Amino acid sequence: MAASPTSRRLAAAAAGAASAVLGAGLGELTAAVVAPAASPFAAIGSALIDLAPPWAKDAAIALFGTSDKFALLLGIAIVLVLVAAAAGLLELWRSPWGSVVMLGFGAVGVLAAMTRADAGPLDWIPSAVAGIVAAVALRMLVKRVPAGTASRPAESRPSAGVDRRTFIGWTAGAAAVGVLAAVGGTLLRAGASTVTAVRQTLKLPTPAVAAPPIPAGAELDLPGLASVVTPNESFYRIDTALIVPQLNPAEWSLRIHGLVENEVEITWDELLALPLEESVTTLTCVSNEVGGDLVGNAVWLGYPIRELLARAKPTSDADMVLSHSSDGFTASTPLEVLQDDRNAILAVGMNGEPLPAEHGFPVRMVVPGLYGYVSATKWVVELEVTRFDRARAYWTDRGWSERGPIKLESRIDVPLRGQGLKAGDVVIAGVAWQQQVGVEGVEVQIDEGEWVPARLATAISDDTWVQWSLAWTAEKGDHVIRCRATSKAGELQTEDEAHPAPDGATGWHWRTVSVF
Ligand SMILES: Nc1nc2c(c(=O)[nH]1)N[C@H]1C(S)=C(S)[C@@H](COP(=O)(O)O)O[C@H]1N2
Ligand SMILES: [Mo]
Repeated sequence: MAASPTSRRLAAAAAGAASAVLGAGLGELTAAVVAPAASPFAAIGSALIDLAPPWAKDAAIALFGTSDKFALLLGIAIVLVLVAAAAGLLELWRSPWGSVVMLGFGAVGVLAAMTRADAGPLDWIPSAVAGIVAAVALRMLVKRVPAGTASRPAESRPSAGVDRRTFIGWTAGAAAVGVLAAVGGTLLRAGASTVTAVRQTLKLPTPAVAAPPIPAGAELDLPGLASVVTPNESFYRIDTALIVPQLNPAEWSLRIHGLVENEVEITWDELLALPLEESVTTLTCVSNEVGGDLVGNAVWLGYPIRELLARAKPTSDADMVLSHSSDGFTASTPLEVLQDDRNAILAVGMNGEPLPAEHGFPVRMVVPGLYGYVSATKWVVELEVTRFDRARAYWTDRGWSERGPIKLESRIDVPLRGQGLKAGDVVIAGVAWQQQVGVEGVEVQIDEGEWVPARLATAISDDTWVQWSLAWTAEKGDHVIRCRATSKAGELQTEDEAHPAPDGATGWHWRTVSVF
């Protein structure tokens, strides 16, 4: 059966897409076996994250929240398939240029993988496999595009064409093998992680200094209100790591160096042998919008960073600590914040268990009072004592402020957004925070009425958020509920609306409700 030029083109485009899926899938499988962190997708995705302009992180988080990574990978997959389809056409018209495009894809992956901060010597392999497989598959498939009346001279070679059925079978087969390989690679990577096994059997030492019990009055226990301690499973996750770094505690160490009199290196066993302290600290992301949920509170177990810095003895010209994670992320924390008496810790435990992998296993920083991007380095391996005028952190290079003290915020959790309410007695409730400073009070305004003080729950400490609630007799109709906090320093939460970039969002949180 003779195929029309249009169906020859369709066939070539399908061959392009299928070849790319086959290549990418085998690349993922290869990565799982030889270099888990160098998956072609993750390598290209990480490079895009690192190259993205400052507003892009903001936009991605605003659009996709903590699913931003999935959205990125999906976006890469869609672009890959579209470009690959175009490469299929190119191969049909101007062989071998379509295959050259595929090789180019592989080369981009190799480049991305080899320029990662923690790149290993084998990291070029997965993307090279992906590119070569895709290029070869494309050449073979396009040569066999079902014969037709050639519309251009370059399309001739109809003699090599196979029948339509066979062609569809091969193309679909290539795509299916690619998908299976990708799924297999992903499962293999997840299951084969020795670090997961190590973490599961790990027992943390009992704290030398236990946190006082959470005060009974700290948890109002209202449906829809964020619990005062956030379970690990629902704790927000924000980082630049497409593949969660897998650090084996047995191989982990932290080096303190730079402007210090004594370089200090501490291993996992040495860290665990120190008197560890429990503390409760609320973490907040600078990208959190007013009313957003990139904030969570946990009981951390760790060792004070000031004690380790005291061993290292920073020189008098130092004013900053640049913490490095194993994957190249860095955060700039003012030196004095890590030396004063707040609970700035190297944390190993979160809510009674070892840090979950996504939250920095085996060791991260937790620093009360500063946004995460300038303090909460996960998978931390190095503390470089330096100066603000000498070194810049990951997000500072991308337009964010070099210092990030947490701003005073309050949030309405209930009534839920869009929830219909029956007229009568209802409860309005939420949380408020300004770590290190503390919350003095929260006020609520209904429509354009008076600001009414809410009841504050018992605060765990000034380093944690505090719940608040207010009884309200709701009358029929649509209403606007607003809230604002006052800090223990006497500051009233500002009404001025600011975007998260460059140093944190401000404004009053409000919510509309319909009472019937
Ligand atoms: N290694 C590493 N640590 C990191 C980040 C990162 O991208 N990489 N992001 C920081 C940011 S912006 C925040 S808000 C907190 C979030 O910590 P969580 O994911 O445990 O909630 O981690 C911080 N530590
Ligand atoms: Mo953040």
